[in-house]
Amino acid sequence: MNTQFRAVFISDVHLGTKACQAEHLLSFLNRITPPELYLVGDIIDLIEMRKRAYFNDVQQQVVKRILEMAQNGTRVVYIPGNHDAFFRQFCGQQLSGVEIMQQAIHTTADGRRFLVSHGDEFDQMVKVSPVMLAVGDKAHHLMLSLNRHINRVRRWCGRPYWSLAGYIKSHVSKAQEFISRFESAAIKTARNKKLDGYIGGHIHFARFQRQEDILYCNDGDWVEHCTALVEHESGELQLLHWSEQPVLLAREPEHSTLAATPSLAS
Ligand SMILES: [Mn+2]
Repeated sequence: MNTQFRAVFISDVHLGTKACQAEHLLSFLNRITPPELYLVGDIIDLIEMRKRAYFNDVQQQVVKRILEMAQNGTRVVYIPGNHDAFFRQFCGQQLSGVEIMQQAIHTTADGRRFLVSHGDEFDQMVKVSPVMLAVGDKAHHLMLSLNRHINRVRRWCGRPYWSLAGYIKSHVSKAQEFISRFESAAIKTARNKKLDGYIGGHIHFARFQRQEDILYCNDGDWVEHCTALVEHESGELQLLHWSEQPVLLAREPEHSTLAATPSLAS
């Protein structure tokens, strides 16, 4: 796989928890040296760490590798999410060569402008009931631990990584409804700002979605799906799944036709 990327976006790593797939992430980060790396929130799970911290050697190596990339010329932009909101007080500052920002605008090689944010700001617009969130949180923990066991067994059997959460999310209609409301909120925000698209995370569901003029991109997560959004030299965006066998998950929709069509923007 060609790993010469112009920009890389990862989020929802949840360092500090058992669920974090740090080994896969470290193997990915060791393979790339992009000019720009965006850490799109929930990188460290400070909320979970307050209850129970788990920070193993591989997770420490992930942090070390990111700081090393920042030192070696990669522009590292860190946009804190709701699980690492503590770092929002440092927005506008640099820590160890890492730029901390509330949100960013990323311009692709083909001149498109994307709003980059974690995405928890849309929770209000998506209007999920607090009861559903609380139940969801418990169910989510259960699912993460099930997911770990399933993948341990799969590893023994020599099978590649598989996401239980991804399977459930794409098959349960309540989850689908939530995802599509979230996507619409993000798309509306990008449109209001007269941008070409939105890049975010938060809902742990990697996907491209085009609504008319706006391209929505979700870079997924590194607890269930091990996914990254990457921009190639041409400006084309792709979603990758990175585990024992890295695969291209999705190409952005209609990129080739867009590139060939003169811009209609006024
Ligand atoms: Mn989040």
